[in-house]
Amino acid sequence: MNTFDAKHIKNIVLLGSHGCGKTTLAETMLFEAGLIKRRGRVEDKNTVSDFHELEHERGSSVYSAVLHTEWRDHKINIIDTPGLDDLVGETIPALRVADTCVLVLNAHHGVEVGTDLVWEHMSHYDRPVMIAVNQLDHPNADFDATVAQAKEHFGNAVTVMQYPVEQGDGFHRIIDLLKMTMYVFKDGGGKPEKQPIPEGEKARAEALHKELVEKAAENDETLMEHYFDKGELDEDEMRIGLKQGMMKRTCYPVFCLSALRDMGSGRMMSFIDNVAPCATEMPPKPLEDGGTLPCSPEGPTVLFVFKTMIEPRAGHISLFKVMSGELKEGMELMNDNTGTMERVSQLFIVDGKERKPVERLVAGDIGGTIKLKNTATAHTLHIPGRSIKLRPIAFPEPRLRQVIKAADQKQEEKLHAALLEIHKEDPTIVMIYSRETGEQLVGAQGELHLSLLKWKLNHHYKVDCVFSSPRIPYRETIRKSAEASHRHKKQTGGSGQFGEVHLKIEPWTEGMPEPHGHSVRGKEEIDLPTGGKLVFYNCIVGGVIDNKFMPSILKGVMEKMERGPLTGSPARDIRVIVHEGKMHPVDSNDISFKIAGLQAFREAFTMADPQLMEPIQELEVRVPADLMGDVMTDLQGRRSMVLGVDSSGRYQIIKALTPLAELDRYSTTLRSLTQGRGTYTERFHAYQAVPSELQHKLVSGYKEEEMVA
Ligand SMILES: Nc1nc2c(ncn2[C@@H]2O[C@H](COP(=O)(O)OP(=O)(O)OP(=O)(O)O)[C@@H](O)[C@H]2O)c(=O)[nH]1
Ligand SMILES: [Mg+2]
Repeated sequence: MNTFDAKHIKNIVLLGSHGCGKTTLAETMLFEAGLIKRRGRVEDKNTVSDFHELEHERGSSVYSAVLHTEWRDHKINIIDTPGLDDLVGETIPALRVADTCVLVLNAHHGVEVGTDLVWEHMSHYDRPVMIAVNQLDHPNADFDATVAQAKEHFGNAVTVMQYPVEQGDGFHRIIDLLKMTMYVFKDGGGKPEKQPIPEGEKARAEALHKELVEKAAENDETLMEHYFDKGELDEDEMRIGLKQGMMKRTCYPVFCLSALRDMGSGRMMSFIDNVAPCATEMPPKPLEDGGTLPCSPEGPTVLFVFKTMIEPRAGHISLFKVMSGELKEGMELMNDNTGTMERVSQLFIVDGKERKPVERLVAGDIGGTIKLKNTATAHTLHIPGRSIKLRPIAFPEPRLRQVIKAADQKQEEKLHAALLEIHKEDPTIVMIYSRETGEQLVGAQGELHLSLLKWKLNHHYKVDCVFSSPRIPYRETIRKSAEASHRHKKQTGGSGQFGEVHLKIEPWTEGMPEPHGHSVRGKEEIDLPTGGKLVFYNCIVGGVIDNKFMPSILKGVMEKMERGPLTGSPARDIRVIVHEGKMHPVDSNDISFKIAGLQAFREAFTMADPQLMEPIQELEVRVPADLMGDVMTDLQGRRSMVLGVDSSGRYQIIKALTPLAELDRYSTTLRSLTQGRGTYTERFHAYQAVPSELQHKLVSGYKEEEMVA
């Protein structure tokens, strides 16, 4: 196994829409460098990157995969990512550790929804960007249109480095504007022949070359002076300028490819070698304590774990980047996130599912180890001594939440354990326990993500699950006051029970005056665990109910408020005035008065114009301007109140208030209304009265359920 020093290691991540050719490109880069003797194809289920059974089944990437190639005297670590947006949990960690992003565009689709979505994520990471226009052999390939769209979507930093002389089935020649030469590929692709630029292309090549030189010169004063002096820059000067432009994100060089025909990847790899920055040239990384960590081979050994894989035999495999220093097999490191020591028992680099042992890894390189006891994705490991912790990875919030249950109740525990394991591999699968409804929810990025979760549970953990919509955390309250009384009497042999409570209930509002016409003996103001207030008054005169039974009456009232009479949802914002009652010298006890209190409250509640309250969410829906109409109509169909619309670039932001009950699987609808471009955020706004016909439906539904139960 060759060893490389930090200056000769480049880390790239392949990004782009689903099906644009990232996995095929990775395969071609390994083949072109001779690291694999035969090129696999996604359709043949034999690529290095798509090695998982699930990927073979789907015919596309589901997981990110780390591979490496060796081109000339450089090592290029490649992280291939899945293009489907639901699998963003695989893409973001890769973005975090790569030094250069290679955005792959499909020449016959141009900039796609998936491209825009991944560009959003890329914009949070400030990494240098290269653009690879792939599939130029496709009959509908259109390089110029693709570049024009890229400029429209990503700005003028998009800089043409090469262009194809022809496209479609005949594609086999690329004009390179840095080297001002033409690469001619044979049918089978591979190493091209260099030829001078044909006469017919000279004018276009010169014009584009000039643009490229100016793009290179604009990043450096010395280069600018040279350019003004000579009217030209040599290749080395251009490389310096282009590198600076990439680091400043003012230049995204565009390359031409047919990954499937193995045309163009070699030239792109040379550019990565000569121009793309290595890890030690990147800005120091921010630490949790506000400090920074430069990537230096001389620094303390620090690893950042960006991926965890669970394999039946090997167990937990942790992939990491050496952020500083040097790592040797057998080293003992401190996990700064857990405060525990970990031993790097084995050290290897990976190529898809293959693990190749190495003795050491230097700063900037990517490798793996197994069986770390207590380490997860986004953890920092370092030589003991001082605390060094890199910032956690910002995974997106779930876009879809569903209740998850084991199809067979006996497997509930197994399901729970499996979900914990899956979360370690994919931190965007999150478990959310609703204390209120007692439901176990799972948060995911979309319908596809959920279906893949189900597949993993079935195939890897042998547990079947069912998803259902989460219950809405309704609340119950009253709109007017009511009186009721209840006598609880049980005197059928043995110790009897007797308690009679008369009470009045009223809607509670902040700052309302004390009850009049009653002499208050005691008052309790309770902040309810599910929100809102209960104010409980003891207005008993003449000792008709002994004070010692007041807590039991309150207990009965609170028990009924926990599971309100309308739909079993928590009641709130009510005041209860206990003002009359009866005791029995022998049979009165706590349970009697608890039941009497509970029943009297229930009866009064049903007569106090009870109101079901529903949670209203504040939404920010981000949609392409041209698709706003449909989204607006759909929102109005969900009982929304639109507060306003702001524009942000090519998007519109709709602000609305929408009942939570109308938002089940909303992200799915929104994505289908907007061809996958629409996203939204939501947060709790307030409780609001449920419309009467809906209340009626929910209450009768609950009554039916109660009858069945
Ligand atoms: N004609 C043509 N087809 C290509 C080229 N590159 C890839 N393909 C085909 O495009 C399809 C998708 O290729 P992949 O490499 O799986 O694309 P991907 O970007 O990895 O897709 P995801 O993993 O879903 O994100 C496959 O059928 C490839 O054979 C190319 O250069 N030309
Ligand atoms: Mg792929």
